[in-house]
Amino acid sequence: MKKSIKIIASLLLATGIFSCNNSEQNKEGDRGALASNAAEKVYVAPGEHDDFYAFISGGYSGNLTVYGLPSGRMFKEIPVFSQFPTSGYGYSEETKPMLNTSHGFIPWDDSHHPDISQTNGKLDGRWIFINGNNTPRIAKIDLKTFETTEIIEVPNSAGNHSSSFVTENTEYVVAGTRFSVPIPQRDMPINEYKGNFKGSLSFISVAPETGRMNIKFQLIMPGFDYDLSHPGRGKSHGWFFFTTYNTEEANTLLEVNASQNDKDFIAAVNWKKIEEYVNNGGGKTMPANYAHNVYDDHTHTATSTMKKEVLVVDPLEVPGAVFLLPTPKSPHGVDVDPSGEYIIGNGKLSADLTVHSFTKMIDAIENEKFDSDAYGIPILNFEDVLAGTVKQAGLGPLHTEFDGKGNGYTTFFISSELVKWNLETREVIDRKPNYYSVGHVMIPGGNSREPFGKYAVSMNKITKDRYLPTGPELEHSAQLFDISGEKMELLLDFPTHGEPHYAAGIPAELIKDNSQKIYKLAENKHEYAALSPADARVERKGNEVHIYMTMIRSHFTPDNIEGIKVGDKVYFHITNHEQDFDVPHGFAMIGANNAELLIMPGQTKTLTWEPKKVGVWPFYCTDFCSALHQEMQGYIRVSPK
Ligand code: CUK
Ligand code: CUA
Repeated sequence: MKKSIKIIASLLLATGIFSCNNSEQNKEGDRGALASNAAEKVYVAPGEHDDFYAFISGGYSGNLTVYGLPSGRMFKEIPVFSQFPTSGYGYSEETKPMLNTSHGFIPWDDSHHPDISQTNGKLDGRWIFINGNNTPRIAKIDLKTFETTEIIEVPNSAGNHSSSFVTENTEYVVAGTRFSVPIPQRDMPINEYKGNFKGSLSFISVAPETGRMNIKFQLIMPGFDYDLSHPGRGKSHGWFFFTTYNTEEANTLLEVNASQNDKDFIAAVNWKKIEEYVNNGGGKTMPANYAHNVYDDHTHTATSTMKKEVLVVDPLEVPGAVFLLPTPKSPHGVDVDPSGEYIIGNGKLSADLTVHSFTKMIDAIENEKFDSDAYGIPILNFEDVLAGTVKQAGLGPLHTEFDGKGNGYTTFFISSELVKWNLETREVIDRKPNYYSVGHVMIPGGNSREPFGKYAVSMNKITKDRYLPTGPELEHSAQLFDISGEKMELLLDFPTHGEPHYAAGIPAELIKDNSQKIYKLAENKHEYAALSPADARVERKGNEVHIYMTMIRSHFTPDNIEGIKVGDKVYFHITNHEQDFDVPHGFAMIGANNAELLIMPGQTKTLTWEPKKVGVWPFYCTDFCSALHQEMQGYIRVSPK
């Protein structure tokens, strides 16, 4: 039985038959799901504000987008791991260090899972964290400025996917490797993977006041693949749960090799216990190079430091800290309900949803009910930790969120639906189709002790016919559901940017009044700021030329610059002297091979230019800032060497 479900599921996965392509059928499905007053429920009148912020990951765009709910309007794209010509992020001298890594300057990543900081298990709206999958990194965005202010690289990791989820007082943001790799990295045959490659689970502490990140310790684990993770909360606070697949430790994941085991594991980690061990001098430091990049919004400048070592812990050094819970068939998400009791394993190749009980897990541990192990890590018995299953809930469960009213909402990729079920009875209450093939679902606060169970957003992998066609490439599609009643009601479709994986939502009133409006010019501590027009000047140091420039409606000072030679390296350090909210100026220089700069009031930003040709070359403001915006321009004279 299990076997045949597996085969059907994998066939569907492989052939892509899962998405229903029949438009007529879709319209039928919509009619059943759509709320009769949907238009009214999503309408936010001109000038009015939305009730919720939704921070939706950008996937392979490397960024994070900000939407309003219920309107589905996009407010901002926050550059995180990718260069962003629109603002000059990753191009300006000040922000380039943010993208430094031990592999050099890496101006792209694949960003998956945002998570908002918490206090006592409730969203506190201070920061939002997001992982870079490809070159393992964790970024922190400050929700005062909505800017990326810190990025830390994660060594001994590859495919940083089980990240970046926070514990209930933001003690840690946790990052887990997807791929196991040789630790430390070395030249060795790939087919000697089994027993030799290792996984790592990193606990990155977050300083309570400054939010500064620091890798407190890394747990070096058996060579499985680690998929997703979730913190314990409430009664399970102090634990963290990670899903694994390829527990066979195959070095090629053709289906014959991996997915052989009927069950993979959820690794349960008692981080409090390991923290105590580490605080008492436990663990070993090992050499590891990784970048730690911090942006300061007074100097408006990022600095990058290369770290040299990391503290690693072998789980066998801390008995009672790590256990493996068998869970069926290649689990993807693992999700802990708001009470902290239920740990839901979403087995991708399973038709049932497995609900584990934290209380039963602790019971089994206390009674030492384990008779097998993997590399010395005790494996609990499936039945001993099982609360129950949601039977035949759908095909291909991926992720579960919670409404705080005793219900779980699980996405099913293959059967393309969102399913609401009761946590206690494990009965299905409602199911609604998703167009098409849903990945994650997000309920604001659905990842905390206090969800705001009004809306759910499904983020769908395939768009097909939902919007006007835009050629072969379509934006992804999100769908908004009203979940305040017994049955879910479809309210809205809206396009999203990049590939959203997870998202994090928060009531607008928790953060909107903290949103900073201006950088004060008087507080500008930038090394190259020109704080008054009298400070504007040109300084030559060898073949480097530093132009200290100011901008205010509607001119640059200086705006005629001579004495530049072919072969010079020109630095435009430009300070925006506006102190009105929402009056940025831009700067673009002909032939400058990078980007424009978008400089907010009170800020200083630097663009470099290496003129190659003799002549008189213009620059201009790129942001329409006043009636005389078009007049905001200047010339640079470039003479022969
Ligand atoms: S993964 Cu993408 S749909 Cu990165 Cu959360 Cu499941
Ligand atoms: Cu300044 Cu346009």
